[in-house]
Amino acid sequence: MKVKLILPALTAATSPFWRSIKYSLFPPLGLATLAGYLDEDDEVTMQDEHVERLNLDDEPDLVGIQVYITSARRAYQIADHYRRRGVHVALGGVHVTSLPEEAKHHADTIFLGPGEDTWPQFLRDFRSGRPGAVYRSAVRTLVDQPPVRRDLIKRHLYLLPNSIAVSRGCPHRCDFCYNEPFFRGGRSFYTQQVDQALSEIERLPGRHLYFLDDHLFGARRFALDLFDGMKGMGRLWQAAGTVQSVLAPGLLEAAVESGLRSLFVGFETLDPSNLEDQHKFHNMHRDYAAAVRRLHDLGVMINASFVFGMDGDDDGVFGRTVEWAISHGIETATFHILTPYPGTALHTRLEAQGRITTEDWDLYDTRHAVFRPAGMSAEQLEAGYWRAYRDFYSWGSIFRSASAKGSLTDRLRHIAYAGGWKKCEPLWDLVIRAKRVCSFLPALEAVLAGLGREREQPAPRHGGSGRRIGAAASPAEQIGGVR
Ligand code: B12
Ligand code: SF4
Repeated sequence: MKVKLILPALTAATSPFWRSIKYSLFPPLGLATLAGYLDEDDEVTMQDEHVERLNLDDEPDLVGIQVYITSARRAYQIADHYRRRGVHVALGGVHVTSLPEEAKHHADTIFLGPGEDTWPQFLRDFRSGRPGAVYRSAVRTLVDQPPVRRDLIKRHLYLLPNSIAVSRGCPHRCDFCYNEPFFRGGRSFYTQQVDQALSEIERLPGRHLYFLDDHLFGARRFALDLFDGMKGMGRLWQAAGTVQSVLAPGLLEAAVESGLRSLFVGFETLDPSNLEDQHKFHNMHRDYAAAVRRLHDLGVMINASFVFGMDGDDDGVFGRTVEWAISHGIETATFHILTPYPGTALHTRLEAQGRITTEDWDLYDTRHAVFRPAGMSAEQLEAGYWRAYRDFYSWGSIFRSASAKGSLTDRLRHIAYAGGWKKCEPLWDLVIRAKRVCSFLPALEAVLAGLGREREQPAPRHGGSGRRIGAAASPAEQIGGVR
């Protein structure tokens, strides 16, 4: 059987004038995961429009497309094209799960929720000539997951080809997060077994890893066993976690010992009333400054996530947030405009209040105000968002923020990291066009490693010992985790 898997891109990612490094970071891990369920004699191709031009001239037996909100328009275009050719089209992913009624007009089969249970079932039905129209995930486990088809990933086109996800979902329920609607109807947070995760890591060449898990620290026992197994592998890795997990005793130290060097942290807002409104309870009454100190003291750089436009925000929020981040020596920040993804509690609330102003999904990219904010105008919100980026990433701010670091090496590392992301965009544009992105990974590794400070780190060890066999977290611990 001939199968084609496609990750369509939003318009901004395919601009002939400008290529942002953001879209050449991660390979399509979800599709490579689904490809693992195909038979050995199936002929499979995987195309990612963020990094390559799609070939739409073929006629496979089956096309599977992953749909995000901002790429929905393009995904439907591609789906319609293949259906006109008589090809069976399957659509899945976050946006299809949020809006199945919309997606089903462009598909022969749609998938709601994660695909590990429904996709193999569909493949059996498809092969026997009886494919269903809707598959809804209900059985949530990663235990018998076949290996991710990494051979389909064109590694040289990505800066971070060693992306990996060892869990799904999150133990928390923030109102603005896609997780609640996506995982509805089954468990919303579960992990691989530790051995499984370690084997996947050992299959990855080189030193660097990027965990795409929403909350790698969400199941404490699992996380500790994973970090223990990774000790001595010589890896350098990046991931995402909560303020609460950073402050939890022991967890961060174990992560750092196994190679954690930079963490994406969801601070979201400095205003406690905003946290309460969004039901982000696990951030409440936490000492953000202590979390930052703890990370920096252990040599971990921070990518701080902030969301603007919550009801407690006025026009002063941008300046206050940027100043806080700079004065605390935050290396990189990701700012978002609050975005009510369909299906989320936030969307339900704003819709009931009549505050949603557009359903043009292209604008749901966290850079546009798609609702009426309470404490300022939509124009102020968008202008403030761009100002925050400009102010945070000015050279003056980068130097000021770096000066919060104790040692010269840490200051240089800060400047190299922040400058590399945001001040070298023309260089990234050239490198992307030359299809040489991956050759910059050693530079990133050098910065993560502290510019020579960690020269004595052992070389990566593949298939070695030192892992704890059978150290899977119990289901209760997986769900309980750090709250
Ligand atoms: C990596 C990532 C990116 C990367 C690249 C995406 C990629 N290569 O896949 C980059 C940086 C480019 C990116 C960009 C953006 N992203 Co993004 N990203 C992610 C992230 C962190 C991980 C994705 C991942 O690999 N997950 C792990 C794999 C295993 O899971 P999966 O991809 O979901 O696939 C599973 C299921 O979805 C399902 N499935 C998926 N497709 C299909 C298809 C079929 C046929 C079937 C059967 C099943 C199926 O089966 C898979 C296995 O279970 C997610 C958050 C998350 N943890 O998922 C956000 C996330 C997907 N991004 C999001 C957003 C909003 C964006 C941006 C708009 C942000 C911005 N401001 O620019 C852009 C635009 C993206 C676009 N092209 O339109 C949202 C999507 C919300 C939505 N409703 O669509 C998410 C969910 C995060 C969030 N904020 O809530 N992103
Ligand atoms: S902690 Fe993060 S990933 Fe978890 S529900 Fe909240 S926003 Fe989503």
